[in-house]
Amino acid sequence: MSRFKFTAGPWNVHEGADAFGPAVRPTIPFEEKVKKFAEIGLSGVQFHDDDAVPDMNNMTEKQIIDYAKDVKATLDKYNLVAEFVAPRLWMDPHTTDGGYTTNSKEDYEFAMWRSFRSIDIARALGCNKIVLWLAREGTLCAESKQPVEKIKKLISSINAMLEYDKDIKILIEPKPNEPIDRSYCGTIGHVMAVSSATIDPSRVGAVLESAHAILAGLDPAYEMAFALSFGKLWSVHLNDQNSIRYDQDKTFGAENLRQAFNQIKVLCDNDYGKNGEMVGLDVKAMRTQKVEDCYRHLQNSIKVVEMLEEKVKKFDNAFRDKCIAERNYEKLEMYVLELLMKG
Ligand code: XUL
Ligand code: MN
Repeated sequence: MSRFKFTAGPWNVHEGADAFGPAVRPTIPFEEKVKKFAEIGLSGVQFHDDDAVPDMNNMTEKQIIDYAKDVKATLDKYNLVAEFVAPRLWMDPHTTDGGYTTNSKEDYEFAMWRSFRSIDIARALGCNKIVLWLAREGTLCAESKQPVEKIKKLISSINAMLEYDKDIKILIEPKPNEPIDRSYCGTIGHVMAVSSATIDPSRVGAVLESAHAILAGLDPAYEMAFALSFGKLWSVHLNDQNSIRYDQDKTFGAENLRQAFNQIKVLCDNDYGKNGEMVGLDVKAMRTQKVEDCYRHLQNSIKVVEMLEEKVKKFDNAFRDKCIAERNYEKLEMYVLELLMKG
């Protein structure tokens, strides 16, 4: 049994479409996914605004809230909670050039409308966390936006959300690139800086996704540690990634077990979860996976976390301290490798 509470989003059980080929698995209805999430041991569900309310662009504010309340009833039925809601700005034709940093006044207003509706949906689902994955907040053509002006605009957009609801918390999920070429907010350091520039830094924190850190050329465990040291790691998206290429969302630990171990170690050592923080699994099944077994990547990720928690428990702090006293880090390194390789 894990010490953590796990969550995943409906998008983590997907049809297998990629940039070069169409869907290969049928769409599984929302409630069926939720039921299965509960069966495999998840505690909650993560949402994009339109995962919860699919036709929201064509609905009134009241209709959106009422629909979200029905979704909450479905979650209650399976004893699951909503972890967060994230405005899915990158999918909409209104936000082709980004949302908070678009060059279009109309599209900016649409982005803010979706952000406020995401807050309404979160409240109806019984949660107060809003995740901003700033997918298109940056550029494809470096000269197409004035970066200083746009970064200030991003901060004032977050301020508007903080003012709209005094109880919500904003979690920025940094990613250095993809789908855009250059992101304005690529690492946890950027997130901490943006947080400190808002009207209420105590309500602006981070969600760190392992793959996004690797894409930035950084170690996810160190990115987590950085946010933890500011008291601002409010969610994680565990997964894995084979070096700096397209975003892969592989099963946690599938590429780099030592790096995965260090992520679990930093979470355990710092009592992550003590304030209700959850462990999101932002993993996707391979395109080759058949629909009959299309939750396995989630189950495998949980299993890897649990096995690494056992390794963390076995980690001999006294031996580490001895190696530190001797300044014998070669000895310590071999100890870690043996810990991971021995059964
Ligand atoms: C994209 C990504 C998103 C966010 C939620 O790379 O990780 O799924 O986690 O919007
Ligand atoms: Mn993610």
